[in-house]
Amino acid sequence: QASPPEEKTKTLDKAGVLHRTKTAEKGKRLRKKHWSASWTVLEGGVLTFFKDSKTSAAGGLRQPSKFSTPEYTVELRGATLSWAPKDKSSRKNVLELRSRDGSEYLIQHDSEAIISTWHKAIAQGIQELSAD
Ligand code: I3S
Repeated sequence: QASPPEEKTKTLDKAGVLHRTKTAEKGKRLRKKHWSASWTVLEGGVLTFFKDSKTSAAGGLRQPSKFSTPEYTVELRGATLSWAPKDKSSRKNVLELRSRDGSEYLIQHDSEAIISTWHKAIAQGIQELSAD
């Protein structure tokens, strides 16, 4: 009678390699962008960026912290997500994620299809948390 876990939790799990850079830290704008490709995991209302893109998918989705140290973790509760305005980056397909504590990240992928699935997943994560 127990429903499968994916029906019990509304969490949308997703993982892959994205380009990202932090642009603000707790309300303070950072001077320089440092883009890097990073293994990125969305799970349980938290988006985690790992240090590099090499953390493999093996176990990386379920228990990332066992395999690699996260560089940034972003609580999606109270966060906002939008397509970054052109003056934020010359890159295409750039998302801007602002956390409730005033940190900001740009997230980018050359593939519009791939960035769109991240857009949906993160936006849905934010929306589900705001309903609690
Ligand atoms: O906002 P900016 O200064 O045009 O951002 C660029 C810089 O972060 C640049 O680093 P250097 O100043 O070390 O070259 C990056 O390489 C660029 O990617 C940044 O611009 P884009 O438009 O790619 O976000």
